[in-house]
Amino acid sequence: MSYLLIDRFSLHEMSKRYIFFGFLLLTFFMNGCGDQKNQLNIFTWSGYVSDEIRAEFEKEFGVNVVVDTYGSNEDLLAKISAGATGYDIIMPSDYMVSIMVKENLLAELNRDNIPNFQNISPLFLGKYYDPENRYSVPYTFGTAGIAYDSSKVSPNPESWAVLWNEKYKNQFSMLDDQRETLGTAFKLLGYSINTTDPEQLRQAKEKLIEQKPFVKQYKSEAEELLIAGDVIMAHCWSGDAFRAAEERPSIRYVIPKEGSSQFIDTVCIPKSAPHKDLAEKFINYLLRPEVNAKITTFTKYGTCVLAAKEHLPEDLQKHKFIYPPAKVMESLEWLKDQGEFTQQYSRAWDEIKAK
Ligand code: N2P
Repeated sequence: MSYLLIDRFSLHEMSKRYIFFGFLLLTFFMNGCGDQKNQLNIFTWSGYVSDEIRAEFEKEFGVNVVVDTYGSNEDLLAKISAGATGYDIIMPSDYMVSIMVKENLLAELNRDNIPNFQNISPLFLGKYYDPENRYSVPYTFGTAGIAYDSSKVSPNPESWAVLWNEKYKNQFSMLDDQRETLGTAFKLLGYSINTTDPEQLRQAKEKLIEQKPFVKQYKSEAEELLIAGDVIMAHCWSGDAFRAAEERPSIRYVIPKEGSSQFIDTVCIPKSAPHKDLAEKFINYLLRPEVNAKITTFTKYGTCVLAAKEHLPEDLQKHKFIYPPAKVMESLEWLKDQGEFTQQYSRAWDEIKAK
């Protein structure tokens, strides 16, 4: 009997010790793996936050920055709506801001913490997707078009039709992005990229199914394929085309004559963000003119910060990849949130991808 009592006593002592060591281990991991409190988690497009910007912010604010990337607004939405993700900063495009506001996924920004908001050019504020900019700060702007290697593609493409030309079978890529890629077929057929006509959508779907055997890859990071020489032509965003052209000077960028899409990508804080204060500090940092100029120099997309322009190399202040001529601008549409109809875009896209 007494033997049993002693045993029970030591068992109790032992479990206390386990709890103690367990606690020690936990504290060790929380510090060892970078104090989570001091970590800013960014979820963005590839090529949007340079190592330089990340490192400089880390140094100045004594924090850790982790960058994770996505290839389309729909991927971003799927991740964020699946629940708390730990992300503090996200960069949805215009129409996706409307969707995320509607779905209650974004935190309201506290402007007191973002005094550099005043540096933003009024041209990029008060847009349809967030009329008072309560949730979003514009980051970059650009277009979608075709990047091509002029030493291999001839004649110079002028129409989306080149992406249906068998001659380039297996030599080009399309964006892995449902709205953008359906948009190319809509434009080729003479429709709006925002059409909600089921018959027009059906035709666009058929067009993309017809194109599929020619497509080498659906990939949003098209600059990687162009630079590696894996493709000689790509449905691509302007800044990525620009970056590819820097590596391969024979690369050109064209916005097809049928018209295309333009976008503003924004910076937002998800409602579930664990470090909202730090996220606002980061947004304020991005809006410093010198920092913003460095960002533009890296991303090769347009800047929404007026005062950043004077810090930019001259060619970037008015480069034609960033600032298309007025006539081309007139042919561009903004992608819009089409509410319920979005499901039909997704269904068509899934069918194309499944073929
Ligand atoms: C950058 C992608 C630009 C995003 N790699 C287009 N909204």
